[in-house]
Amino acid sequence: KEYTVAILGATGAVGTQMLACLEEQEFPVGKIKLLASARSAGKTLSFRGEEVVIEEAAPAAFEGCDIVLGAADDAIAKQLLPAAVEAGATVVDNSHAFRMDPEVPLVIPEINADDVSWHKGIISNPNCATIIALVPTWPLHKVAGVKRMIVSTYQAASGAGAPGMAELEAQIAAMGRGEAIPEPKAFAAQLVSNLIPQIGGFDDEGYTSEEMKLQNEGRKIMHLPELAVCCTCVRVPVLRSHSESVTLEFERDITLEEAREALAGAPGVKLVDDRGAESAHDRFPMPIDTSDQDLIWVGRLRRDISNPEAARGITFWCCGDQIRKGAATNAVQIAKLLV
Ligand code: 11C
Repeated sequence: KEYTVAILGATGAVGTQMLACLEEQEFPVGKIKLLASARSAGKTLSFRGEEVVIEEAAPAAFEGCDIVLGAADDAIAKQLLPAAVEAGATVVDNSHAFRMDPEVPLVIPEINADDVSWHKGIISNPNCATIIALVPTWPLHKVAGVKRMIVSTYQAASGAGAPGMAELEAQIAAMGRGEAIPEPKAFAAQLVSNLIPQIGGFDDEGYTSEEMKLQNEGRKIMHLPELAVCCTCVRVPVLRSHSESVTLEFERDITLEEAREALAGAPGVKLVDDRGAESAHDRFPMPIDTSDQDLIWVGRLRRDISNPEAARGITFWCCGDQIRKGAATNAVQIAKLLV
């Protein structure tokens, strides 16, 4: 069977990557519909060597669609995607709009593919920082039962979409020419030569919305309602790969050898962890190496020496492409579970 697939928000960083992922993952697309704002309507994007004309996103555009991939912001997702479900399509949405709705599965295929079975028309794609932390956490959880996560993120400009990447590139270029840095628009402050420890709005406790997504989404995806997470999210001057420092506390003992073995065999994970005497070169994941590929690279695996129960704490570093596995690749993998 071939499917009529629409991408809502087809011209953005995630939308264009979804189109590429459909082609790369050989998704059985019969017809593709590209939906975007009126500003982009009439322009074209290439799919399997043919130019496809972009249509203005509107409820009537979902007529005849089997699958809709959502790459628009929360407001547009809320406004338009219910019409796609009414038109008979199944939606895989990358926005935050439906993620915590109890009627909507929130899925990372390496972790909870089975949750797709109870969807009622919409399946949500998790936040990028959640996906990148949880893909390697899950195989360790299966060994020893994770109960607490302490995470610091180093999030790329691509998290703010194509305008975020363009802003960082313009700032790098201006700095290289010795010119004044253009006024930031996508971010709250200059990003080049800087770090911004705020992604999203603050809550009463002083955590940002981005920081709370890891706990809220992580509990739902891993079916761990008691999971405790303390997260700090930081925007860094990197183009498109997020990096994260992850410290896990487990219910049961886990050796480093068990952790290494679990990660080495885990789907979606690449273990890159050679150091000192074990290797001619120290090797660890870096965002420059994990851009434009689909795996989460994990390294710097070691014991959490601050944990009084020494056998129950593991800490690691991981990097993954925010636009691919953090968004488009994961969404297309979910869609493949539907066909
Ligand atoms: C960022 N994680 O890096 C955000 C972007 O909930 O899907 C994606 C926000 C979301 O800025």
